[in-house]
Amino acid sequence: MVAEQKTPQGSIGGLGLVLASFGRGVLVQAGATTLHCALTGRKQRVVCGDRVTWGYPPSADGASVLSVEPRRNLIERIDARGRAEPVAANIDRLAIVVAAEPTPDWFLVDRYWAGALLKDLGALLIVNKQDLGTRAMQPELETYRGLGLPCIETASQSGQGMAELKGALVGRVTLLVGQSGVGKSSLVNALDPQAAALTAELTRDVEGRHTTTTARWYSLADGTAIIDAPGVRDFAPPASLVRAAERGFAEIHDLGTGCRFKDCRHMEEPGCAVRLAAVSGRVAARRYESYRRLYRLYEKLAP
Ligand SMILES: Nc1nc2c(ncn2[C@@H]2O[C@H](COP(=O)(O)OP(=O)(O)OP(=O)(O)O)[C@@H](O)[C@H]2O)c(=O)[nH]1
Ligand SMILES: [Mg+2]
Ligand SMILES: [Zn+2]
Repeated sequence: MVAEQKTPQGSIGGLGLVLASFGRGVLVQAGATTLHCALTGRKQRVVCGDRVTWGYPPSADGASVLSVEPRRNLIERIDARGRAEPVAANIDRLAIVVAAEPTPDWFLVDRYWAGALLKDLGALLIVNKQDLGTRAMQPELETYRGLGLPCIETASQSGQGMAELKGALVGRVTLLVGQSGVGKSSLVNALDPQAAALTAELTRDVEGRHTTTTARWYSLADGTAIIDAPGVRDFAPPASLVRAAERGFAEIHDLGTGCRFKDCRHMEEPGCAVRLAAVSGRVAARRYESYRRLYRLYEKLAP
């Protein structure tokens, strides 16, 4: 990467990596230094993980983002009003973090996983806070293992499982997602002692507020990177994709070939093989319920 070069205006600038975005400005890694850059133009949208060209345009007071390189992918979530909100760009994998505390929201896990599948991203489940026990989670974990979702058990405080996690992350860009308080930032700090990511015990956290407020990129050795993101409860993959709900649930997609109607949505249709499988236990009832909830959400957002 060219860290510094002359721009046509004769000022210094170059290529950089966006470590974090704060709405009106971004933190850019340019070679060995990091700098704050302003955005140019009201429509410019820059997110964590973007590759950008920065410089000093005559129209601005300081360093600014001049252009954004084409993205490999863009991870968005939809907010309560159905608007897409960008989280991060150019990632390889989603790591969904759960823990005994706060009580896991498995519907949320399904949505994250569906979101990864829709974007052709790999996914893995990190089961953190092993010191608090995981007995109550075992049935769900069995379901996920059975469906081929890799599960890694960690305790960021004691270091348990961190070597295995490190190995699983090598050479790729992984976005950490999951409910607020499961320990995403704590995992980042355990992986990279220099990260100094803010965690709940370091902030006088008002209950319900997220400790991490914006996605942040951390580079580890050998091209490995992790992005710490704020915990969100209402995450859903964007609704614009056709039959998004179904494509996000591989086992439901597979069973769908046995439905009476080719365009079966697996909701109330007669002869639905998926519904039958959920009743007989071939498909986990909770996964099917997850599918139905996501489907209804899409119907509400994009009728
Ligand atoms: N018992 C136990 N607690 C942990 C462990 N890892 C993190 N915690 C605690 O869990 C709380 C939340 O940790 P954070 O890392 O701030 O959680 P987060 O997922 O980043 O939360 P948000 O930024 O709000 O999304 C803190 O009080 C941590 O000390 C662990 O392995 N075991
Ligand atoms: Mg955090
Ligand atoms: Zn069906």
